[in-house]
Amino acid sequence: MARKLAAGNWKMNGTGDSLMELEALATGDLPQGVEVLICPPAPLISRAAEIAGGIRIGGQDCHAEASGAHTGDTSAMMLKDAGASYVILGHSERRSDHGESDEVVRAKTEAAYAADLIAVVCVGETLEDREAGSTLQVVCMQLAGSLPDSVTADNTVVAYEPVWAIGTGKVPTLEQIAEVHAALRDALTQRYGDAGDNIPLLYGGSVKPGNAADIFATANVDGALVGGASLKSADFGPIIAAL
Ligand code: G2H
Repeated sequence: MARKLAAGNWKMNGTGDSLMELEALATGDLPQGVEVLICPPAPLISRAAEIAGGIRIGGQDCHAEASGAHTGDTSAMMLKDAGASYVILGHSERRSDHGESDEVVRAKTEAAYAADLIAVVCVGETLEDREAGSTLQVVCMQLAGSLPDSVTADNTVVAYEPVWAIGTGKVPTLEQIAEVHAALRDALTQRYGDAGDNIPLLYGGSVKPGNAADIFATANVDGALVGGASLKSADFGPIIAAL
């Protein structure tokens, strides 16, 4: 069975003062058997790692190359050196704001592995995809194109984030989540065998304390990638506890 993971994606939110929210979680009671991850903005990673205790710290993106003339970018090795052990890749905001294709996400995923980071690879359909009835086809194509052959259950997490549910307060039905997660699990198992069975599959998109328990009770949901509700420990704490 895949390990359980509650991941917080702070996106472009927070300054040094926000680390007190991480500190509150790190010094509170964390449930056994659940891995907790916070991905703050890059400038906060090393300070976050110093106070994280049992909480893992991650980046929100990395460059596909190890170093070079790429102004403003951060390599996987730099994230690792700053104290990260995970990196989110292919988030829909990266795919739409920065034109990241599946090929780019796959190259970044390989860079993450080379730096000994666990990749949280995101896939998800737009509202147009869903209305056209092509959700499963779209997410499975993204998955196939974004993951390298060297995936293991230890180096990869997959997050299903329907684009139309991100930051909107709209959440798919539990049946819709179950349908996509079953298709992703099937695709992972077909390609990677036993490893595919054990890759954590997260749901992301408007997860809140009030809907987390139902989402976590859904088949093939091993945790969540949480944006807005991960910014405050008073919200993220109950979500972690629900897992
Ligand atoms: C989806 C999610 C975090 P939110 O992007 O990755 O954000 O929970 O704010 O919808």
